[in-house]
Amino acid sequence: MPKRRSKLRIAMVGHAFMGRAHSNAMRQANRFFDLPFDIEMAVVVGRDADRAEAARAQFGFAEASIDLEATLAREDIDLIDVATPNDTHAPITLAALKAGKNVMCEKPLALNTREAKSMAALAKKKGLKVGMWHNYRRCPAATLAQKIVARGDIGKIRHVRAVYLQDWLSDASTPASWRTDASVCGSGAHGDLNAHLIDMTHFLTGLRFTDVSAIEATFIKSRKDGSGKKRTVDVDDALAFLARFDNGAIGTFEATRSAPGRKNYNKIELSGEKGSIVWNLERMNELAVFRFDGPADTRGFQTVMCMDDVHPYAGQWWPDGHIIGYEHTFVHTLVDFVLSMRGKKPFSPSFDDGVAVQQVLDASLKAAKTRRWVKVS
Ligand code: SOE
Repeated sequence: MPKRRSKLRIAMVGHAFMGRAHSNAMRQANRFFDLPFDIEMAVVVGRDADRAEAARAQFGFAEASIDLEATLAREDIDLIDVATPNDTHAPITLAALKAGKNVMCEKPLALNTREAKSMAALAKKKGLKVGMWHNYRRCPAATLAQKIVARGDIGKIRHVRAVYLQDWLSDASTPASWRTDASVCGSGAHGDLNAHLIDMTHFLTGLRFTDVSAIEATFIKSRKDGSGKKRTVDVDDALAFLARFDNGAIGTFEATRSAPGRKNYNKIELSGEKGSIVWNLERMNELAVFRFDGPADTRGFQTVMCMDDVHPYAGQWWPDGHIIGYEHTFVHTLVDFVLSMRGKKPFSPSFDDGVAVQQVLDASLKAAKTRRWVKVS
C-alpha cells in the first residue's frame, strides 16, 4: 500500500496568464517530485461566473467561485494563491492572512513599499507560511549560477549588468490594459520587468542596493482600450537605472516593452574579480561561465548546458540533456514552497524579499521622477 500523504488544498484567485502557469504547476508537482502533501486544486476564484467556470474546467479545479470572502472562510482551504493584477495583491493577501490562510503571491508583491511591508508584517504576526512566485530564480541554470557565486568561483562581484527587453508595446495600436494603468499596476515595464531583475540580483549575489539614479520614458502617451475608448498611459514604457551596492559594486538595469525583436530577453551578467557569469531566459538552460584559471591559450566563456542530474531540479524531469521550459520554473517554485511547509528550510523569496524588491522599485521610480540619486531605504 502506498503511504497516504496529507492533502494541501489550494484556492487560486485569478485565472489569466499567471493562473494558467500556477495551475499547471499544481498539476505537475506531485507527478515529478516527492512531496509531503498531495496537492488538491480545490477552487478557482474569479470576478465573472462564466469565466471562472471555464477556467475551472480547463485548468482542472474542483470548484469555481466568485465569492472570495466565502472561499477564505472555508476551513478546508490551506493555501491561497494570488494570481491577480498588482493592485489586488495586498487586499487579497491581507484578507487571506486574517482568515488564517497560507499565501503564495505573484510579483511584484504590492503597489508600493508601504503595502508590501504591511503584508510581510501580518504574515509574521500570524506565523503563516508565505512566499512569492519569482519563478526565474528556479530555472536550473539560474539556481546553479547562485551556487557558483556563493562558492566564490567568480570572486567578489564588481558589476551587475541586467536587461529585460520586450517589444509588445512598440506599436501604438496595441490596446491599453491594466498593465498600462498606474492605478492597477503601479508602474509599467519597471514594476513588471525590473522587479524580476532586482529579485534575481538579490538572489544571485546576496548584495543590497544602496543608491539609484534613473531615467524613464513613455513613448506612446495614450492607447485605445478594447472598446475603442482612448486611455491615457500613465506608466513607463521603459525605465533604466544605475545602482550602487553595499560591497562597492555597481550595476546597470534596463526594462522596456519597446525593443522590437526582443520578446522575453531577460539577461543578467555578473563580473567578479575572478570571472563572470551570463544567464539569459531566452536560452534558459545554458549558463555562460568565464574564469581566469586554467591555460591562458584556451581561456574563454564556456557554455554549460545545465540539464544533467548534477544540476538543480533537472534530475527530477528527464534523462540528461532533455531540456525543460518556462512552465517548469513554476513547478519548482511550488515544489520548494510545499517542501518548506513541512521542513525547517525557509522558503524564499519571502515577503521580506518582496519588500526589498519594492524598496528598490520605489527608490528608482522616485529617482526617475526627481532626476536625482535616491538612497534605497
Ligand atoms: C508580461 O510583460 C510578463 O508576462 C510579466 O508580467 C512576467 O512577470 C514576465 O515573466 C514576462 O512578461
